[in-house]
Amino acid sequence: MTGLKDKILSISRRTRATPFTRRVEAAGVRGYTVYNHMLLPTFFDSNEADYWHLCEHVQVWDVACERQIEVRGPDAKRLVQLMTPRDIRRTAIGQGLYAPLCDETGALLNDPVVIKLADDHWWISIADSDVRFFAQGLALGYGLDVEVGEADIWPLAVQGPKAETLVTRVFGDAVPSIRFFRSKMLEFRGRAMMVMRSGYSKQDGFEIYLNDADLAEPLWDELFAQGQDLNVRAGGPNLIERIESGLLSYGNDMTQAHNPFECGLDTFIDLDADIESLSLEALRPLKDTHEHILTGLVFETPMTFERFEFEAGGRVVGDIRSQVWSPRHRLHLAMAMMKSDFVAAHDSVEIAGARARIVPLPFDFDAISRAEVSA
Ligand code: THG
Repeated sequence: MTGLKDKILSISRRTRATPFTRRVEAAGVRGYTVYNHMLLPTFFDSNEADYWHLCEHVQVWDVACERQIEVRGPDAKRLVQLMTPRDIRRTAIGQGLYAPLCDETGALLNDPVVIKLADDHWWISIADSDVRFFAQGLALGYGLDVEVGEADIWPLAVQGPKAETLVTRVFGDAVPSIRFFRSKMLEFRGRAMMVMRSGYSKQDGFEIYLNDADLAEPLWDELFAQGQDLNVRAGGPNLIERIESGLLSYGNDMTQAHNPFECGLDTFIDLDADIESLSLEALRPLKDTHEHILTGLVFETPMTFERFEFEAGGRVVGDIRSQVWSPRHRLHLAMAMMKSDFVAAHDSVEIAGARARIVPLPFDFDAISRAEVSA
């Protein structure tokens, strides 16, 4: 992506390992990225082999890097609401909410899952940016009665069509009745921990919020022992699957340079709610006036890009943020931050010698193939 090739990323204590890292290594991990200053496995066999396996079987992912910023105390709810323009008032205990975090200008700071444990106890399950400092600064500036910290919680995701079967074997018959983005406190070796139907794929699955690092290897081993006949393997958030599914990656697809409307996060913003949220006033006028929009691009052939910005009519009209060849759809898919006025006036654009169709996110592959037939 950047011209860097065949380099070793030197790992020291600033790049934190996880309680699962020994098992991840033993499983033959081949790539890591760094996420919240912590190791995140990216692939074990190859992106494509891991992709097909994820879509057909079940995988165990070390996503301990989904750090939980813990907010506790009488003003906990007020602090979480200040950080997000999504209305959190009706959140149930044990419910997760995908909730953008924005500053007072409307800039996107993170796109976490916010989890309510109690009215005065919340977790912010963060993407890759330092939310803890933002929370601490607000608590100090507003004089809030809260404690902000990073909890000793190590999420482990179980993803894929057979995930429900496997997690039920390990955590019991209460598992299938857990609804999407809801959770139950379930026991492993006599220890209760949160099990939520969630995860960074659209293949169904659960996230286990492990709260005792000493149980990390026993839990990993139990999932592999119980999952043998299900063809369980180690995996990680998969580039192909997440782009096909339209799951956004903070720091890749969007950054603090963007507001949530530019990222298509409109449905997670409650502009008319009577809530105390730092960004709402700045966001209201941006809804219909934002300069950029994150869009899908569809190429008919595999692509390699020497640069990611692209031009039309003598100006830069877009920037490819993530891209991958989809072996299922036999299309090259990209997410690009594009000029809104160009997108409104065009349904395709020429990039690197090929024509790309401009489509909304998430990708609608039925619509894309219908358009192909009629073209
Ligand atoms: N799980 C948990 N924490 C996380 C992630 C996760 N923190 C970091 C990162 N992933 C945050 N980003 C996302 C992006 C998308 C979703 C979840 C976290 C997601 N979105 C669904 C969608 O877009 O269709 C559902 C959104 C909704 O309806 O609320 O699942 O994966 N714990």
